[in-house]
Amino acid sequence: MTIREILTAPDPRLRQVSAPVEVVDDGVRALMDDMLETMYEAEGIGLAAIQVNVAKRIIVMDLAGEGEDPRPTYFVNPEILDPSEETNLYQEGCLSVPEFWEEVERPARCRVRFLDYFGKEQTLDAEGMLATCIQHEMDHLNGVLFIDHISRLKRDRIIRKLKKEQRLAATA
Ligand code: GNR
Ligand code: NI
Repeated sequence: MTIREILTAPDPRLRQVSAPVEVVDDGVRALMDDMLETMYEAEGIGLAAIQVNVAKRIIVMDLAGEGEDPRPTYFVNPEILDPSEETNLYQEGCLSVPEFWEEVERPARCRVRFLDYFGKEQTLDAEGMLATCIQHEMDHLNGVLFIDHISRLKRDRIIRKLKKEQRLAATA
């Protein structure tokens, strides 16, 4: 397994729309293993393939709390079904928008249909943190970031700070 580099906004590669996976084969499973390792190393709870520069509709997540046993979950070609009218506000962060946290409003519950690690079709009813996280990751597959859901003023300020950070890191 390999830890891969995570792209940071405003990298235009994060804006690509990811393509469906045709077959969940060993290559896809190796990518999912790398993604999980990369996510754990970065202390994230979810990761979309595009964040490691692979434009495929693949997500890994683990919402286990500290001290709990790991609960890795793999979603291939996920689809969101029946999003609830009721919404939730959650403070969101993103490994591709490091150090910034903002409240985002999304449907409180949804159903997710996807292929699992073995290519088997599964359906999951999501609420709470799981519903928020899966929708955040689904956005990545469509080239959308959580900062697209906040005010332009806040978004522009975050992008400006990220660019400055990257300039400083490049000349360090
Ligand atoms: O680690 C992450 N935490 C998080 C917190 C609130 C809402 C969404 C997330 S996902 C994020 C990891 C990430 O960037 N996934 O794309
Ligand atoms: Ni993210």
